[in-house]
Amino acid sequence: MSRVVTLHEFIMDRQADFPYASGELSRLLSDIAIAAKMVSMDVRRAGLMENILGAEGNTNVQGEEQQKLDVIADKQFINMFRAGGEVCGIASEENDDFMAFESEFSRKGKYVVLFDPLDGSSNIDVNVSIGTIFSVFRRKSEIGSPATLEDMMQSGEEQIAAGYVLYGSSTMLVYTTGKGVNGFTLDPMIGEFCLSHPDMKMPENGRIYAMNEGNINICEGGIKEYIENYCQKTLPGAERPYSGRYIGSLVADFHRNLIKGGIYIYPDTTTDPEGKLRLLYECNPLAFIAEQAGGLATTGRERVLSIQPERLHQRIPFFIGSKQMVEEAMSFLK
Ligand code: AHM
Ligand code: MG
Repeated sequence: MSRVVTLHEFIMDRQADFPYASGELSRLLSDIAIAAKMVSMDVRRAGLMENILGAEGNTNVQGEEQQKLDVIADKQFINMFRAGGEVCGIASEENDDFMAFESEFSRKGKYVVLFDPLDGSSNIDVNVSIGTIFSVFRRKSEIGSPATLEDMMQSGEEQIAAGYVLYGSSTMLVYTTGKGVNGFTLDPMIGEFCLSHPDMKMPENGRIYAMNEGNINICEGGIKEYIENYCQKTLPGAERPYSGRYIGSLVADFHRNLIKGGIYIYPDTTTDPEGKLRLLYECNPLAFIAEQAGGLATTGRERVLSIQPERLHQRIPFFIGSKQMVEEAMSFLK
């Protein structure tokens, strides 16, 4: 049996690959892994603990009901970032505004992190996979000053690292720093993330589509056409139509498609005219990973990573997955 490579060892070995190799980004990634282990522990015990499951009683800035675990995960990650010294501020899906950390120690941090602490909230109470998604940028503002809105509003192209943690049948951390994508599985016996999926590549094509098809009649005609007359048809040369798989946790649907090949679609609808998913916390980080793995991420019309954000909680229509499948889906949009 070959020797196990832990995430920590891997990060240290790759440090020289980082655009500004001074060790801070390595420490930040290690901090993310520690917070992820803590959240993973909470997720694994969720059904047993009354103070973990269920609704918090608040709605977030987007009008969605917050679950207790959303808030717990948000706090775990924020506390870790605040204590680490590499991060001067954060923006999270669960908070109305971005946070500039107060202390002089944090103000010296070079990075900002934007994240969705627990994606797939509607799956928390029913023991279905959920995840954390994060995006790391170098700050634009001067080191030593408080983080600014401008630090948060950078286009996806400027990300220096991005990743997700999937609390699934096992807990996995998948990340990129722009030099390919690597996946690590949490070994609960030793409490370490270990390299299990080196240099992940998304198949160029696939046979799985993921969409909330309840929305089929409230999105533009091209989508209905694509789903009904393409994905659900046995096309010449094929033995059967595509398989529909929709977990309803973006991280989990994306992870499956990354490994098996597939497409995930959340278009704009008449009820969500801008789409549902958030550019800064969900779409940008996954788009960076998709492209690094050879896949594609667009709004159906333009590349996600090229969008200049206009608002912190901005939503966009989202098409992500195997390159050929995303291109095919886009060809149905006028
Ligand atoms: P959340 O961040 O509040 O959990 O919302 C994002 C989630 C995605 O994980 C998932 O793919 C989608 O929303 C599901 O939405 P719907 O229930 O409308 O299909
Ligand atoms: Mg989410």
